[in-house]
Amino acid sequence: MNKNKFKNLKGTVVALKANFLIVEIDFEDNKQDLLDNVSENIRLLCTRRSKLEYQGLFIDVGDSVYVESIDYKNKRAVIYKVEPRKSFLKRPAVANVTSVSICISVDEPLFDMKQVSRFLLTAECANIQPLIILTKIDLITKNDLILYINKLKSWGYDCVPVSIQNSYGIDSLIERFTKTKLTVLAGPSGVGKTSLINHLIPTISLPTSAVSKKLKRGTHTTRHVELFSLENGSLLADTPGFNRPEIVCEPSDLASLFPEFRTQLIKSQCKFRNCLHRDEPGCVLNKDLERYSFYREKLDEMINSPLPYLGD
Ligand SMILES: Nc1nc2c(ncn2[C@@H]2O[C@H](COP(=O)(O)OP(=O)(O)OP(=O)(O)O)[C@@H](O)[C@H]2O)c(=O)[nH]1
Ligand SMILES: [Mg+2]
Ligand SMILES: [Zn+2]
Repeated sequence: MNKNKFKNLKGTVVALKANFLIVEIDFEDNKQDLLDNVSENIRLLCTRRSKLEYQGLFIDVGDSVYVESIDYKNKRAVIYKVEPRKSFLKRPAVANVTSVSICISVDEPLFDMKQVSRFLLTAECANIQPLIILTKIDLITKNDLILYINKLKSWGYDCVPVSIQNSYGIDSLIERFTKTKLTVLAGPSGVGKTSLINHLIPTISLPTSAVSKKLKRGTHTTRHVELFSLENGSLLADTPGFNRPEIVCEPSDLASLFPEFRTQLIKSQCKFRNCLHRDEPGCVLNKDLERYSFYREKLDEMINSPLPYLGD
């Protein structure tokens, strides 16, 4: 009889597939309990014990779980326990996220201040300090790249410029990704999130597709969230690109989601505590800042929306 048959293993949910969950068992973490002939991470197609369903526990990608009834031959198992979550990102839905990288291409699709800002606001809203990855920098000149870097700096953000065409910036990305447990790659369709993962993990080859020439947008190639392991065990989440991230906050909190406004408002205070920074007397916010007109647009949409504001 198989000596390990009744051993339990700990793993991470890396994808959801219809009613099943794919759980990856990290070799290093489970060495003692894995069969002798297993020498690398394995992925198991799992169902969940019905008691978990009774408890109303919804398991998502990123959750840490324990599995039993392991069938090595058919790569199947059953989840019987879920670890409490350390964090949860709502959109894209991923548990235990430790870092979010927003991928934005400088061209194809073209850098769009409003779209970039919407993604940044979503992260700020969830109290996450995002890293911006500027992709496809092989498509523009060095001078234009410097303009983009300075623009993002004036908004209060650092960025990592990369290109998979000539492997530019890849080492610096690996260094960042391996320092944290689970990084979500978010951003619009077509900016190169999946291409980046293919480039970073040469053993995988996920489908990618060219940006539509006509619409100049991505074609929504990735359909589901999936986690992939880097060599040191850190995880990267590939996510479907969406163009309408969700922003839910009170109008009076909106300004605090813009770092460049925040810096000003920390230094000096507006006369009224709930200032919306429009034309109120004694408002200290500099209305010449690049993203001020975008702020006003969002603010007006929020104020005029009868329902809780859910992005546009
Ligand atoms: N020139 C250039 N093209 C790139 C680079 N990275 C990715 N691409 C191209 O961009 C296109 C879109 O890439 P994907 O990786 O599918 O983009 P995605 O962000 O995963 O898109 P969705 O899955 O739809 O969200 C592909 O044709 C890639 O070859 C790059 O660094 N330079
Ligand atoms: Mg993709
Ligand atoms: Zn004000």
